[in-house]
Order: sequence, then C-alpha cells, then structure tokens
Amino acid sequence: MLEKTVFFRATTEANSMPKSAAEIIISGRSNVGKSSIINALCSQKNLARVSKTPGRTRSINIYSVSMGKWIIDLPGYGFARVSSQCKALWKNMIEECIIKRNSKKVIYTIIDAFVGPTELDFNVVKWISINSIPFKIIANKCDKVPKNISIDEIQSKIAEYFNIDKSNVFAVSAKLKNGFNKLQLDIIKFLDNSRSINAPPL
Ligand SMILES: Nc1nc2c(ncn2[C@@H]2O[C@H](COP(=O)(O)OP(=O)(O)OP(=O)(O)O)[C@@H](O)[C@H]2O)c(=O)[nH]1
Ligand SMILES: [Mg+2]
Repeated sequence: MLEKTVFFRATTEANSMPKSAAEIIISGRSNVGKSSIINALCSQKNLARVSKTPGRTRSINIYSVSMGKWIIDLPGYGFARVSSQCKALWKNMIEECIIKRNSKKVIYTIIDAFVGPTELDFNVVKWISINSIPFKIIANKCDKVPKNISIDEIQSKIAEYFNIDKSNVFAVSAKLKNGFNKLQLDIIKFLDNSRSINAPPL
C-alpha cells in the first residue's frame, strides 16, 4: 500500500490545504531523519528530499498514499541557525497544520535514538498531547546506538520518558531500513480504517 505513495503538493499555507480523509504527520527536530523515514516507509529512494544540512524541509510536504490519505513531512523544529522571525512563521504554520485543521490524524514524532529525547522533543510532544492530538514516537538512527543496548531497552526508556505505552514507540534505522514492518502495519491500519475521499485537483 505505502509503496504507491506519490508526492501531492508542498505548501507553507496550512490554512489553504484541502481536506484529507486521514493523515499521518511526521514531526521532529531538524536532521533527525523525517524525510528518510518517509522514503523507507514507502520503499522509495527519492520520494522525500534527504539532506545532510539541517533545515532542508522548509514547507509542509504532502504525500498521497491513496484517495485523500496522506503522509505529511513537516519542517523540523529546533534548527538554531534561523531567525526569530522564521521561528515564528514556523510556529504559525505548524499550529495551523496540526491544531487548527480539523482532520483525522496521528502525529509520529521522530527522535534520535543515539542522542535520546531532548527537552525540546518533550515540550513539543507535551504541546501535541495538551491539544488532544493522538501521537506516537519513532526512535530513528538506531544503527548508531551501541550494540550492547537492545531495541527493547531503547523503547522502554523512551516510553518511560514520554509516559506512554511501549507499543506506541517504534525503533528504526532509516539508514539500514530496519524496524519498518511494525511501523508500516501501524500506519496502514490507521489509514485503512478511514474512509477514502476523492482527491482534489492537483
Ligand atoms: N546513521 C543514520 N543516519 C540517518 C538515518 N536516517 C537519516 N539519516 C541521515 O540524517 C541526515 C538527515 O536526514 P533527513 O531525512 O534529511 O532529516 P530531516 O529530519 O528530514 O531533516 P530536515 O528536513 O532538515 O528537518 C541525512 O544525512 C541522513 O542520511 C539513520 O537511520 N541512521
Ligand atoms: Mg526533511
């Protein structure tokens, strides 16, 4: 199902986004691997643009899985080298996209498994949770974690940190394409349970 995903549109105007049937939103700090995760999830190499330079994804990029069912790649947060004006614009755009649009959604916040969850991650997740938006956590870059730390340990620590059930924490490596089966099933289940709608014109 996810391998048929295509690019739909990019926008910085969340209030002009058409209505979706259901959406998966990928959020996380700059450079944590959001775009790489979308490529790995959809078994495609160049669907989303990956970059070594943090702050690469500047717009809300919408990918269509099928009939109004989307995966959304958000610009990363916490990129230090942007002006306060840029940060304010980012905040408005994200707020508009996540909170103000009344869509059926789940947010997957990506964290770096090697660095661990940061205070900024915690605050963003808290903000999502306060706004009653369903969320899950994906720990990426598991290939960088020392081999003596198990995937189970990584998941348990993160679940404890965010005070959520371990089943809502996924551990992957977008680089090695490891750990994606469970995550793909979770996403497909959510999208399959939503009614399709005819896509608006491109
Ligand atoms: N070691 C390792 N590197 C990864 C992994 N996933 C992504 N990267 C690298 O991390 C860097 C950032 O990846 P992106 O997918 O562009 O990250 P992003 O979160 O979309 O970044 P922004 O759009 O700038 O916010 C790239 O150099 C990727 O090759 C992973 O699982 N392991
Ligand atoms: Mg990106």
